[in-house]
Amino acid sequence: MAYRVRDEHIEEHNRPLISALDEDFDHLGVQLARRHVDIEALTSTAMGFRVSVPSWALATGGTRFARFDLPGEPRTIDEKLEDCATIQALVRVTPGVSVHIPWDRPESASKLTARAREAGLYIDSTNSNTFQDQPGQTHSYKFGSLTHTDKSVRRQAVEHNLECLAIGAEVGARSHTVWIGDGGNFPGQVHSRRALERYLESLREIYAALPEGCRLLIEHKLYEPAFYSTVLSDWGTSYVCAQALGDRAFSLVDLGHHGPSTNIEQIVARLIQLGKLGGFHFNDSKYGDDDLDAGSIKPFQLFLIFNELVDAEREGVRGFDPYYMLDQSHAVTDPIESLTTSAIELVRGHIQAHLVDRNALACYQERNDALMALQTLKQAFTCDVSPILAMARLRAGGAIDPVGAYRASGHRQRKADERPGRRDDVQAGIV
Ligand code: AFD
Ligand code: MN
Ligand code: MN
Repeated sequence: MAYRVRDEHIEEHNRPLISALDEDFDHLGVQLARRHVDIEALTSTAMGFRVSVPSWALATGGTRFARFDLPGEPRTIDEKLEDCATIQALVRVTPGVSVHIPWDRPESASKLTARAREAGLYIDSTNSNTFQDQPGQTHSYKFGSLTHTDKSVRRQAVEHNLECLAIGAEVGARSHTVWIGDGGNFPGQVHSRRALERYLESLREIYAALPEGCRLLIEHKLYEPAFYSTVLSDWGTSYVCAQALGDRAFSLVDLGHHGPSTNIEQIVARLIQLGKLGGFHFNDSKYGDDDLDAGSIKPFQLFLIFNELVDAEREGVRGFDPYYMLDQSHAVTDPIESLTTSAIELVRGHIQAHLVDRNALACYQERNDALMALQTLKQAFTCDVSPILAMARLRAGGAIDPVGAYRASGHRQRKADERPGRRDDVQAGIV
């Protein structure tokens, strides 16, 4: 049986940390009670948070310049599941796994479901890949896939998505995400309207094959790999397409897929209002689709996004049920550590957003008191909710100090022994 961080190890690592956590938690409880906030309710909310881990983020990511190996990287979907099980053991909010086909194409879907279940996980989402050519593939995606000018290339790309849906149906995935690299590098290369027409035509066929209980999530991206224009460039185009496709098609917001100064929280609010916010790929960025760890660059933006989400949740906006997933690429850190801390940053944003005094905020908004409206948000954002997050993990069987527990376990070294050799074949997110 392959090694993974065990509950007993976590318990042992937690033991000396419990009394300080109790003190911090009690102290924060008193502070929050003064604001009429119940710390116990917030702790339950933190325990109920869920975000799925992308299988492709478990191996070291690269750039178009290089990829630097890390010992013990997972090579197969089974090995990726082992690492996901370790992340889940530490944080207890990541039982779902998002898989990429063909990188994770299982020998048998039922075996994959069973493996996931054994590891205390489930396959949450499938992702298609028509942005790369695979060995032996008949047609190339060099000039596009679902929107290619050649019908036979589009056919191949549609068929690939149908295969993903079939796998998804067998493993019980709740969503299928389509991101394409289609677009142009030069003005004039692509006919804007025709390309979008072809996109919709292809997507209609995929949408029609959606299994019961599965949503189609379409992911827009401003640029890259196409550097002049992309076919599904922005949330407006994505919204129009989701609307044209039907009730089970939604927009997916990847935080890195916008221009650097875009107001993403406002996009989130718009999509909620229009009933088309299907889910997220959480990550962070400074310049472009940097795929850095969630909350590492713009934590206030992350909080403001959660502020919109919690506002909609509290208000009971009809049909509001976005799926949360991470989509990151780890070039210089241990992916397990990055995904672990990123999951925690999402719970942090979520809990901080629950701290916003919404009645007060509404009053300040009505009175046009800009200063106090911001102060109301800042009061929530600047509250250190770490003891709530740690207590939620402890109560769920996770680690008070997840990275500390992980490092003390020697997991990476054990994986290096179990999975020897250079990983030329590792398939990880590179874009
Ligand atoms: C891309 C997109 C998309 C895709 C992934 C692959 O964000 O989600 O599945 O990276 O690595 O940039
Ligand atoms: Mn993404
Ligand atoms: Mn991306």
